[in-house]
Amino acid sequence: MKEYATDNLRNVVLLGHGSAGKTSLAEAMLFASGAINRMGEVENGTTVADFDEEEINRHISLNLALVPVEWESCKINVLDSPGYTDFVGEVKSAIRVADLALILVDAVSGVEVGTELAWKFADEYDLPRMVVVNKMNRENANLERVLEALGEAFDQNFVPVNLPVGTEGQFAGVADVIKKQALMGAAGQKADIPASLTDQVEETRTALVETAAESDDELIMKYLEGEELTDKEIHRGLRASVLNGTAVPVLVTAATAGLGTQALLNALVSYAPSPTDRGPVIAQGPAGEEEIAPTELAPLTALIFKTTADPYVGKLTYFRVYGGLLESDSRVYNSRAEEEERLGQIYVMRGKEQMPVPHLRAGDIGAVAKLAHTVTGDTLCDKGHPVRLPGPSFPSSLFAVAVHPTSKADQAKLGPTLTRICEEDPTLQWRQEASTRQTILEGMGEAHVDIAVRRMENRFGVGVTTTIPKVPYRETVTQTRADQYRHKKQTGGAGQFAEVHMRLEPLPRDTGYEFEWEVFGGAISRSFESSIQKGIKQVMEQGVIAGYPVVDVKAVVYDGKEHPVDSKDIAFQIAAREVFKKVMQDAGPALLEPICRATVTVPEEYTGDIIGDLNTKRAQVQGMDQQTGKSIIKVLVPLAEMQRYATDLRSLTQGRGIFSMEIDHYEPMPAHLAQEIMAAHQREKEE
Ligand SMILES: Nc1nc2c(ncn2[C@@H]2O[C@H](COP(=O)(O)OP(=O)(O)OP(=O)(O)O)[C@@H](O)[C@H]2O)c(=O)[nH]1
Ligand SMILES: [Mg+2]
Repeated sequence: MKEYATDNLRNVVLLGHGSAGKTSLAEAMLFASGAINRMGEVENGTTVADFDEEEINRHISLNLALVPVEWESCKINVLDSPGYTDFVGEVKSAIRVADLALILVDAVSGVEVGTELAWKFADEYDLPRMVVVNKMNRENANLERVLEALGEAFDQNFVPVNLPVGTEGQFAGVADVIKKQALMGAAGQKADIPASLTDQVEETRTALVETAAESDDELIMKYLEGEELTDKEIHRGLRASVLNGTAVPVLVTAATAGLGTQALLNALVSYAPSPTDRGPVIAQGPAGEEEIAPTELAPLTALIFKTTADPYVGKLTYFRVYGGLLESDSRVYNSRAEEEERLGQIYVMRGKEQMPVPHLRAGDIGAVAKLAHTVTGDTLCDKGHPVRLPGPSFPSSLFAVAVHPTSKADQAKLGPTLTRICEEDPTLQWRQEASTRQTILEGMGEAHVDIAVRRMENRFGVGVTTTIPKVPYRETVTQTRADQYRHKKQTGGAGQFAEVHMRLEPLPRDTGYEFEWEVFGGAISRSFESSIQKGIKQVMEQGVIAGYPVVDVKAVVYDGKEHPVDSKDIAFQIAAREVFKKVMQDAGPALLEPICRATVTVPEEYTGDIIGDLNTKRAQVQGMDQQTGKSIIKVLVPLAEMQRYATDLRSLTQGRGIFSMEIDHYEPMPAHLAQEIMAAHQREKEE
């Protein structure tokens, strides 16, 4: 692939609701530019961007993919992102390194949940944006209606730069409003504007020229004096308005038919900011914050925004260069790991295809294989001038499963494989939950975790099944009780003897465990205290009534007996364990359950349904706020009721609600529910 100067680069992320046509549009752009000579289709898994096995099976995008499109003098690095909200991590990664958000809207459905989310994400990074109204060839496609919906949903100045020539089945090309020229068919054949459209083109052009003029003092003077702006001046003005967010150009396409693609590519070259336009970024340098300019002369600064792990290809690290020049076969420095990395060949990626290049300039995006110390979010730089850029920000997980290996061999590979898939996807985490002795995998939703599990199976050959995780309950006592236990074993061989008298007392929440030695007159030698403590610790970890750890209890040993020969460590451990169990059963044992602090944000009209549903989940509403059409509901709610909330909320709000949640404290469970858990534990033990 040809080399491109920073000014001739465009980093464009495709965002939008699921199925808006992002992947098809990326394919159409590649085709229009001549990079591929056949258009692939999402439906039969032949597109450049959806190359992953699971993407091919499911006909949806799951990962971000890079699709560089060469057009005129520019290289447009198109970042195709998934629309399904479970894969938001990939979207966040792609947005982090883009200079423009190209937001796709379905010409029939208009503004959808995914459109709103895309807008919000672009806001977070202050990203200039353009809108593509795609699927103009579908029945009921309607540009006016979509523009109206956009205007209602977002406070922005939307300016159409192309108009459709014909709609629905008759959609045949687009009219370039500035040049007053039509581009017809998949080849973008130049033609005159049809007479039926000339008035509309004039009208649209007037609005557009006004917007363009407003961005520039010189242009506005000229405009106010009634002088005609040249096409070049209009371009310049509009380009400035896109960069500073005062205008959002709107284009129309039918991706699968290849219509409108050339006009879109022209618009990206003309209006999308280059890395130079976007200007320097702020990095943490050796002497505090510093500006990294998008030039070759700046200190080398490359941000890692994605990592993939493949058992055959190995690890692939995706980066964007912000400053300097990144060269193949060079040494760089990882400022977080504080380690040197040897770069091998660097590549420009096109879907899964790796195209070797000698170097990449400031502003460009590429990949490199087999780095040793580098993960997503790291910065590569010069050892002599270490700098760090902030990585992509990822949301915390919302959905967890317990994973169980299907065989002994799978057991051995489980940990390392989980580590690898989590390294690849920062919105996945795994851990061992000590209190339930389960391996937990957490992600953004059911589909996300499902696909991760499928990947473990297909790519790494590790078979696992999943279940809803056990809630990490805790056991405690509610009353003070005392009792004794004698352990005696005198059949054959060396005998065992120990007697322990113990009292258990409830402690305040979150105190944990206390121990006291109240034995007088040497009834038990002090040397057995540690044996007794060991026995208590064991039983507290294993639990007494339901198999969960015992907490907030004080154990007092106040008397006992020992035997000059048969009393030994193991005997006292056993006696301590047994007396603890006995006393605990008697001391009003109770189960504590984790209570989460959750925040649910939904469009106002769903407030009633959400509160109703939360009430069935034993939630206590702590507060409610209204904010631009959204309700923010804060609740305390038992974790046991919320383990599938990601799925529940999606179906209650058609995917328009979001929530976050973390464990806040533990509380005693209602007795009837505790009974059920104890009974289930009993059944499990008997099996
Ligand atoms: N009629 C028509 N169908 C289209 C057009 N663009 C895409 N499609 C179809 O819409 C479906 C979704 O297209 P994709 O390109 O996968 O959409 P996407 O936005 O990448 O979807 P996700 O990545 O899953 O969010 C596919 O069946 C496409 O064939 C279009 O312009 N016209
Ligand atoms: Mg897609």
